[in-house]
Amino acid sequence: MGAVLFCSNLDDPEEWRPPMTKLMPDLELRVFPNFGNADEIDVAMVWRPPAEGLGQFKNLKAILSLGAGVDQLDLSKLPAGVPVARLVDDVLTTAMAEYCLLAALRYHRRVDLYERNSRLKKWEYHIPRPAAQRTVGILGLGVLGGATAEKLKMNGFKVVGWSRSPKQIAGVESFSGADGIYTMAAKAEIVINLLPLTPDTRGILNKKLFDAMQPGSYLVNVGRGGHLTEEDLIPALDSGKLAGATLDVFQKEPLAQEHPFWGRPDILVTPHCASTGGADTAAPQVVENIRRARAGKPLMNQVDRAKGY
Ligand code: NDP
Ligand code: OXD
Repeated sequence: MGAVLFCSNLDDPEEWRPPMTKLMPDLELRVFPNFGNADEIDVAMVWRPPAEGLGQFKNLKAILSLGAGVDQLDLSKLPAGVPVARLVDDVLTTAMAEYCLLAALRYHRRVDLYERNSRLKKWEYHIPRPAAQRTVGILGLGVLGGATAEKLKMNGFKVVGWSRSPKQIAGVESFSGADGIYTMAAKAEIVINLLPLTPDTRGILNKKLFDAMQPGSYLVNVGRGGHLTEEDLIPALDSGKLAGATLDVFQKEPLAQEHPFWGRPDILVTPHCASTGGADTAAPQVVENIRRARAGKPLMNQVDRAKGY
């Protein structure tokens, strides 16, 4: 029986140990850097790998991301041939859909404007529009984008979306392909990014996309900081092309004190808190993947290392 390595600067191994041990009483969970004999490690649970990589663990059968995303693992640097899985967790999914609904409603009901006006003691009434007259576009219609689309639909919004493969989702006008993103963006007044960060999607929130959006639209980035071409955002806001942005993820986190995104009334910064998984709810799939890895079976929620997500 091998041992499981736990390596994260964000997650608490002692939150994971009890629910995992309940399901796998003989589990040996070793927390980086106190992992003992590297040859005994057969599975790694990782948010970010250690600086020296995972190459020293010669008997690895699986790498389990502690997040829904895997870009922070840098797939190109992981030992070749070792399967990688990510988390798909109901708690995380619900929290993400909730955050995106909140961001959409805040713009839809002009709360962003009233927040500014209340600081200025300015009484300015805007007639509320029905949600059915507001279109929200979602980049990425996977687990999180799909759940967000459902939540927005339930709250009356019109929803359009874009993904790599064409989708048939009831009540969601879906687009794919290189031009599909711009066709979708032109229809939406609020664009929410829920793509994974891959070489194909890096920098995709850029001037070309903002130009395709309707004047006075809003951007919500909950994917990754690397999706946003940062230098394109402030000109788009200053020119009125975009009316506001909600940013939860950044190229460098925490966001540096001197970063120009801080303090602007048209940018809401949140500290990568849109959603997070729960050890209790995610432990069953992690334990199941440890069993599968040891039995040489395909993992649940296995990442396609060639596609990068
Ligand atoms: P999924 O893998 O389930 O979905 C990804 C979606 O993006 C799919 O619809 C996929 O298309 C689409 N996609 C991928 N590449 C492209 C491309 N090149 N062009 C068009 N569409 C593409 O991921 P999740 O929904 O679970 O998670 C999405 C991301 O959310 C994570 O990778 C992570 O970065 C971020 N995240 C952020 C959190 C936060 O707190 N801010 C928390 C958790 C996750 P197809 O369906 O055709 O494969
Ligand atoms: C994730 C995240 O990928 O929290 O799970 O960003």
